[in-house]
Parts: sequence; C-alpha cells; structure tokens
Amino acid sequence: MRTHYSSELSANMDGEIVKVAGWVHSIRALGKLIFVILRDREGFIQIVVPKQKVGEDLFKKIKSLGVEDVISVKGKVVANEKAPNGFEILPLEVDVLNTAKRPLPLDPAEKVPAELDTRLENRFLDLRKPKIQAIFKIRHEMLKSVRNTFYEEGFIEVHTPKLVASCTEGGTELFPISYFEKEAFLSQSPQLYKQMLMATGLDRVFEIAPIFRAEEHNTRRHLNEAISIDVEMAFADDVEAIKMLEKVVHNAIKDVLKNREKELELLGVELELPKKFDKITYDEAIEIAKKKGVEIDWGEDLSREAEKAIGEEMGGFYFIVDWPSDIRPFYTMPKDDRYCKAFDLMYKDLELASGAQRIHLYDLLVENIKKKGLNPDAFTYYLEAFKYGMPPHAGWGLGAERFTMVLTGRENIRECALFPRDRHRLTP
Ligand code: ATP
Ligand code: AMO
Repeated sequence: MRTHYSSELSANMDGEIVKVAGWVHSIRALGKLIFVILRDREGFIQIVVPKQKVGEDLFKKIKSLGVEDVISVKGKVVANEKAPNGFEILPLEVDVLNTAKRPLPLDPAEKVPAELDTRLENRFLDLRKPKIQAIFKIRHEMLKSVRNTFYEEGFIEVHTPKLVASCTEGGTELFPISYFEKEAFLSQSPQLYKQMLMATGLDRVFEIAPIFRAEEHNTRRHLNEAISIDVEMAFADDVEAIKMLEKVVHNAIKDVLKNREKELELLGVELELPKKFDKITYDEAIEIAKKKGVEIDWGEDLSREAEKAIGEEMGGFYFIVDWPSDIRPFYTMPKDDRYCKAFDLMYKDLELASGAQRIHLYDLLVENIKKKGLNPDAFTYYLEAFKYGMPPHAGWGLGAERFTMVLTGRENIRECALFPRDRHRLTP
C-alpha cells in the first residue's frame, strides 16, 4: 500500500509517481484548495489538493476526510520551495483504508501536552506522536547495540524460566501465582539460573527478558514488570564484569548518537558519550551524603535522599563499589569480613545496574544463605550446581527502562515502557 516512507521522498524526485500511506495528521480547506498533512512512521508529507487539477470527485473525497483517518495516496511528487521539506504530493488516487471515530480521546496532533495518565489510558494514540515514538526508537537502538556488543564479545543468548519456586533478591516482594497444586512466583531476576548456567560450560550468557517485582509504592523509577538486561560470565571477577558493563553502555550511547540524531533532537536531549566511568567506594558515597546533610549510618542501604546527594556531587555515570556484605544479596562474593565484591552503576541519582562477583564455593554459599535468614532447603536445585565443579563467575543486571530514561531524558520510567505496569495500572 506504499512505495515510500515520507523520509524517502525529496524534491529531487520531482515528477515521480509514488504511493504513500498513513494517518491524516491535519486537514485545511481553503476554498478550492485543500492541504492534508499525512503522517507516517518516519515523518510528515504535505498533500496539496487544488480542485481544478484533481477534479471534482477526488476533491470531494479528500474534503470529507477527518483527522486520524487512515489513507493511502498515489500521487506525483512536486518540488515546491514553499512546502515543508521542499516538496508536496499532488494526488491521483486516494484510498480511505479506515476512518477514525471523533472526537478522539487523545489528539496525536495536540499542541497542549496531556497528563501522563490520560496518555497511558490511550497509549495507542499517544504512540502516534513522533516525540513519543522517538523514545521507543531510541530504546530499540539501545537494545540492538547491546545485543551487538554481546555477540562481538562471545555471549550466548539464553532464556530462563519466569515461573519459579523461590525468591532471589531480598527487598522487593514477589508476585505469588497458582501453579496447579503448588505455590509459585513470577521471577524477580534470572539470577539463580544464570549462575547455574556457569556450571555448564556455556561460559558467557546474556538474557533480555521481563522481571516481576511487587513494588508496593508508586515511584518514578520502579515498574512492576520491567525488562532486565542480564549477564553472567564464568572465569571472571567483579572487575571484568564492570569492564563489560562499561563497554555495553558506551557502545549503546555511541550507536544512539550515531543513528538516532533526529529522535534525540525531537526529545531535546543532549546525550554525551562518557569518556570514563568514575568509581567511588560505598564508604566514600556515605561520606558525600553526610557532608550534604543526609542522615545515614555506615551499613545502611542508600536512601533516596542519599542517592540524590551523591548524584548531585558525582553527576553523569559512575560506579559505587565495595559495598558492605550485609546489604547485598546472599550470592555476593565477600571481599573481607565486612565488604563484598558488589557494584552499582549509577547515572546521577538513578541506579541503572547492579552486579557482583558471585560466591562459587558451596560451603560459603550455604553459610551466606543462612546468614540472610533464608532456608538453604528452598535453594536445593540451585545449590546442586555448586557441588560438581562451579567456576568463579560474575555478572550484572541492567534495567532496560532505566537506561532508556537516561538515553531519552525522561523523568518518569512509565514513559519508557509501552504499556507500563505499576501499582494501579494493569490495563491497557
Ligand atoms: P534495586 O531494587 O535493585 O535495589 P532500586 O533502584 O530499586 O534497585 P533500592 O535499593 O531498592 O534501589 O532503593 C533505593 C531507594 O529507593 C531506597 O531508599 C528505597 O527505600 C527506595 N525505594 C525502593 N523501592 C521503593 C519503592 N517501591 N517505593 C518507594 N521507595 C522505594
Ligand atoms: P537489581 O535488583 O539491582 O539486581 O536489579 C537490576 C536492575 O534492574 C532494574 N530494576 C528495575 N527497573 C524498573 N523497575 C523495577 N522495579 C526494577 N527493579 C530493578 C534496575 C536495577 O539496577 N540479580 C541482580 C543483578 C545481578 O547481580 O546480576 C538484580 O536483580 O535498573
């Protein structure tokens, strides 16, 4: 139904017959002349309709169109300095493929921005806006780049179960589900499975898949269903895992800058390629927070206020390393009797990724599970993998929506998921 996208047309094609298709973005009738702006995925095209050139019938047909009707137009490209982008289309045939009921619950061409709730209620219309599509084009570019880096670095793509029997991350709650006669949960993280895969010889695996977290509260950076970019590397330590994360993030930003210039401009984002990733220890982070007047004791997880204070001081991308063992999950490799080999990648005050070198030694792992007040019997299937030759390994999880927030300059994570799931939203 189309030969060209709007972006594939130009004034140089003057005289060529083409077929374009999309939605009626706007329609302006000025007596014997109508201007239709057609919108497709790649932009806008002006259709110029002079009554005496197109004939009575076609003129009438076009005049009866309304905004958001779906049409396909066969016509001639006409170079015209006065038209947007220097050309317009003189129609020969118009197919009305479908009509739109009016009034629209949300106008994709609206000048006044709608509330986020209204936008999410009518997401299919919201997504017709070029600026909103730009977010998902950038997200797509990021994921494509991330995958390319994984392929180049010899990673194997895997998928682990999302219906699981036990928790992996302390802190957030699980969603219970009924699994025939057993109790089961939606997976919070592929953590245990990606670690088990380190005992198989697959060595380097990645998974890009949903994680489910029963976050009780509404925040601007938590979803109840998110996409996690997960990595696990055998024969590697925390330092190598950090290097891989830096490479993935660096390449993604480079590719977005290179291939999504138009979208970044539309969103008004000035993205900078990070030259280096600063590293501060947890102790240094706490000191920064304290100096800025935040009340926080050593050994506490970073509060929102602490994250804000540290983010303000650090700016951009940076790592927080050398965390107290007590506030990291049971699978984290200790460094000494107080600290462990865990790291977080931050962008200003937003946590983008968490990772660590893991415990690969069976006895130490069982001891740590108990220390966290968990029952090792609940982890039998996982622990078995540590008995018969488990190499040292490390990995991380990077939130796709959080990374997209940074790449697109959005303040609310809901903007970076097509159909976000939050405390109050289960539809659309
Ligand atoms: P992760 O869940 O991987 O740790 P995160 O960014 O959610 O990533 P947390 O350590 O959970 O980091 O939380 C950071 C801060 O945000 C903490 O101060 C915590 O109290 C607060 N916080 C976490 N989850 C919520 C939530 N659902 N609602 C409100 N505040 C939250
Ligand atoms: P963590 O719990 O820190 O670590 O999660 C990793 C990353 O996933 C993203 N994320 C979320 N994004 C949106 N909404 C949420 N509710 C949410 N929760 C997490 C964040 C976070 O940094 N197993 C470890 C990873 C590892 O060590 O390999 C884990 O799950 O960007």
